[in-house]
Amino acid sequence: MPIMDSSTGEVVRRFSLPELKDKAQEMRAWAMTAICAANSGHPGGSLSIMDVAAALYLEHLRHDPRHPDWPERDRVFWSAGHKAPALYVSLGMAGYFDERPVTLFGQPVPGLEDLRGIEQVVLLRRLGSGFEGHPNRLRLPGIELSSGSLGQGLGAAVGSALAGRLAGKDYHVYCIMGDGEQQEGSIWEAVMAAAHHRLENLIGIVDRNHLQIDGCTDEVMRVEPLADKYRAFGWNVLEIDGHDMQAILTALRQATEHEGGPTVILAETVKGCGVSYTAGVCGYHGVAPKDGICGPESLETALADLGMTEVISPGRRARLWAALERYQQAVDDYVAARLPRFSRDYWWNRDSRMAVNMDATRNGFGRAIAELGSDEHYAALGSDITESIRMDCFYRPDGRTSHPDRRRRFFSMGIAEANATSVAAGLAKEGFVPFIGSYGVFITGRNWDQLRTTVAYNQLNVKIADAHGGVSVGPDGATHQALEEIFLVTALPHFTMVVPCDALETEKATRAIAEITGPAVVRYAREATPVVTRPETPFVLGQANVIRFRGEAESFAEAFETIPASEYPGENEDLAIIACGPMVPEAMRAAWILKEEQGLETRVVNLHTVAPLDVAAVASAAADTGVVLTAEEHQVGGLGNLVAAVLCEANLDRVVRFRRIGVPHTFGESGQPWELIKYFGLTGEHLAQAALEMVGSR
Ligand SMILES: Cc1ncc(C[n+]2csc(CCOP(=O)(O)OP(=O)(O)O)c2C)c(N)n1
Repeated sequence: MPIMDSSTGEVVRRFSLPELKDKAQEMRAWAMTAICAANSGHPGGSLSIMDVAAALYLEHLRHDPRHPDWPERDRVFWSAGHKAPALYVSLGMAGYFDERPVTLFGQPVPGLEDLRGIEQVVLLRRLGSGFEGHPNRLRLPGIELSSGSLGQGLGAAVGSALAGRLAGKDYHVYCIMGDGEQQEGSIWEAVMAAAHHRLENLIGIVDRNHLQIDGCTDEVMRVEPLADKYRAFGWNVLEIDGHDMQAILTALRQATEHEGGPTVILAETVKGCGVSYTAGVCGYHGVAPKDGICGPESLETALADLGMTEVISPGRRARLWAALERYQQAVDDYVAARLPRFSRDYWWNRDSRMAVNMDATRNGFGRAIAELGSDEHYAALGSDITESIRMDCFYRPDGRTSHPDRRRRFFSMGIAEANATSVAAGLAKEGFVPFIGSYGVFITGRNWDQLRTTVAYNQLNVKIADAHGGVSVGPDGATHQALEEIFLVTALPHFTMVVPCDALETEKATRAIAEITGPAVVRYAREATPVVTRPETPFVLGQANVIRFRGEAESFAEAFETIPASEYPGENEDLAIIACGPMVPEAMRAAWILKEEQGLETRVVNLHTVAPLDVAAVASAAADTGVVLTAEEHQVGGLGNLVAAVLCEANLDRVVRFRRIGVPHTFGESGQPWELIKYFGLTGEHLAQAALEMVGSR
């Protein structure tokens, strides 16, 4: 059933086979345009699924883009949320955005009235645009499920199919999955449930492009024989060429006609299909065209490869880029309006006084794990995100490694974080020291019960690389911005957890957690942040440092002195900011602002270890100053609640004014890393303003 008018039941638009093939190419062109405009996103898996997507949204599905919530519509669950560009161009091509104004967090943006329909996809990953890095069903019409954490969509599709049957509706539920995604155990729980409940209204579609992030699926974690596996679970299996439009349409029809149980369509595809430099190239999983607009690996090359240089002509592109600039200007103004102002600009590297080196904390982890790997006791487990989290410094799964001897101690676990955790526990039980790692959400949240029972309860020596913590992950958006790990990990007995303040401290912290016996986590981030410590800066697990502003110097870091909290006598400061992670440099900037603007003295406490907590450092900061602010790039309260508990129980003989700064109990957003830091109020300026409000009302 094609695109319909739900009020009359009439077909609105049909596409012939040649038209569909052409539209699929055009949709690829739009996806590449959007990814190039965003300078990030996932071309590989978006291009491979595009023929299936065109067949679904333009011809096969029963749906009405003017009434996205039509109860009788077919449902499509994009379990592989990173294929968002393919979803957005499908919706755009089907007409979902024809009447939709461009908005910034729901407010129309003036001057963009002409940006309608599929052209809106150039707003991919822009703050507040709705076109988030991974689909958000509350922000755009036509999205059934917000997704991005792999392996969850099929279960939701099972629920939707059960509900359809319960309500006596005849809609079908489709679920688009990756082949690497098949490694998640939760997929197979859903596969079992669908067969058990004989859900003939459920159709799984696997984009069988044979590649994932760390390499080809066969090497990362073999999923074959996939067809036999689905059959063995009781599914009807259709194997097709996922780029043969006729075959796709036929398979979709056969799947909807099948009776007695669910069907899976295994669509054999080429990752990055249609573009010369992305086709079959693993490195184009999640990056924009490397040469930008023009050059060998550029948007222009992609459009030429796809035969779409006339549809998305240079003139049209120029108009789109101008619209994009207007949108970004609106974002910049929106964000700037949220940043507190002082007598001068204190931003990083604005002038020599604020000069800092920037380095991502993940690089510090990489340097430490590279070194630790020389010891035969250490092992590393890959979760298909090895390079991005710098676990590849231990061993590169693609074999281009400077440590071939470590191959024996690197175990690729596939996209299966819960199992990786249990496997690590087993290795630890036998005397090895395994590191597991992924985006923080997946390696402290998805596997939390494994961490609790198999790791913590057994007191096993498993080390966790809690990567991509915080909103500074940027354009990937909320599903990939871990904001809850301090809650999750500090709830568990026996765990040590460190949230180091910069790349250098991350290096030290990683070595430190490796050296202790027992489960431990180091949380670090993706984006480059200021390096404010030196090799000689003290770092002892569980012992906070006090950082004091001493006056302008050659560089930002040199303007501060760091003293172990246990040795700090106190200097009668006006307030204390207790921070962890990259909020420590922001707290230092706040201390500078407060001194220069108001003559206030601030004790910055770098509480890098959140478990076990340096209770004495927290209590004395409160007792000495009477004004405590906590700062974390985390859901507010992760660190703040731990500090609050100390203050409540410390029997301080004075009233303490207390406030917590963090992400205000909401999910993250797509946007540029520093844009998000400002948007969520996590800057030195915001801390200084909060401090002034507190001190002022003392
Ligand atoms: C639970 C979870 N773990 C890890 C990731 C990070 N991640 C995003 S895409 C991807 C690889 C997906 O490979 P595949 O399913 O084969 O998709 P495709 O190759 O079609 O893009 C990974 C590991 C994630 N999004 N969710």
